[in-house]
Amino acid sequence: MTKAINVAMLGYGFMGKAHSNAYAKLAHFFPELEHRPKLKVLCGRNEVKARAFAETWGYESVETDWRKVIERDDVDLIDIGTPNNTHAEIAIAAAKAGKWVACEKPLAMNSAEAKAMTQAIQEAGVPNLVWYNYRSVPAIALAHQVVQEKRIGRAFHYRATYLQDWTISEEVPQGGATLWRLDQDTAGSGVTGDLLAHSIDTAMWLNGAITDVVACTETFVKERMHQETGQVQPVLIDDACMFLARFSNGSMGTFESTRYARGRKNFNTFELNGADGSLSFNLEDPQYLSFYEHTRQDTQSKVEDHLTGWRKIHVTNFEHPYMDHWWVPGCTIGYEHTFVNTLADFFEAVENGKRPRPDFEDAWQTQKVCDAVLLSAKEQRWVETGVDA
Ligand code: SOE
Repeated sequence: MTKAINVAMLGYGFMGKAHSNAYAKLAHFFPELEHRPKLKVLCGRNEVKARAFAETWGYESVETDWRKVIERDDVDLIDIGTPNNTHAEIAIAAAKAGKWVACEKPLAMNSAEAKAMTQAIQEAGVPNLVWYNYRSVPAIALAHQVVQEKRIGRAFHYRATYLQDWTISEEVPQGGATLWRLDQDTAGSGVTGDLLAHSIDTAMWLNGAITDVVACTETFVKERMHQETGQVQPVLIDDACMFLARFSNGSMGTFESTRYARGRKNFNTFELNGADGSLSFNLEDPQYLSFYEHTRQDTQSKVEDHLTGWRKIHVTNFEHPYMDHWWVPGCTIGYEHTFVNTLADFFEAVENGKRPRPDFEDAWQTQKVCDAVLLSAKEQRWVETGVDA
């Protein structure tokens, strides 16, 4: 028995496309799921663009006001793919209307908003998801499995980078379509909310709660033209952010993010070093997980021999996370498939009465770390995150 679930997609930008593709593909690759997403409504402020997007992706109807979408009885799930400063109001209204809610990351502009959103969602008791899609990269999910299997042992170090280079030119404006990520009023923060939020979500999923941070940030280009007003305005976001972290398991972390690393396009990496092994991943080489095991395979003794070394695992076998739903071993999947995997986890959890992850509660914890990082950079001191350990 299958169940149709009518989806309303709010937003037709980069994430509108990534999410729409996930709804469209889900049943083809995860046919065992009961829920069958139906592309019911596309909502966007610019009607011409919204109609064009709806036609491309096969949405049945178009709205230009999200409030009307929430009022519709023929909508089950609201997907928020709009800029960050709109997430809270929409998510809270959608939850109150009893809709399921899927929200793009970062969940909110700050932790206070994230808390209010999480409370509204929990009071309404509606299924909810935050699109931290990198958890669903098979190699990252395999890293999680390896940690759960306790093959890393006591964790000492976590090291993450998230580097890009698309804002180096001073000619890049801020604000407006596609460039709202540079506008503090719309984005909330710069690389901290946009990029480090991914790194923090992955880190806490793999290595547990981040309890304390000390950070520094920099804004390299101080003024940019605002696309909407045409005025040159101060840039208020963080262009780069580095922070040190302490985890509740006693390990230490370093996190670095920038949009000024020439040549780095989406260089999202992590390395975890434990007493019994290490893991290493780079999103620009996403099919691979590197694993170092300080154990002799034949005897399981904790002694290194002449064949001990890093293994670069091509994560495409049927026994690897998600891969039995895709192609035959050796054939890779890409960026867009991580969104399909995320959605599959969501419905699988709902159908089995489990808590879907990552959800609003998880994303609120990540938001607490982002807030602590920004506060620490401002006040130049260590700050407790308040993350629930
Ligand atoms: C920023 O350039 C960005 O598009 C983020 O907003 C996404 O979350 C990330 O996955 C890719 O980079």
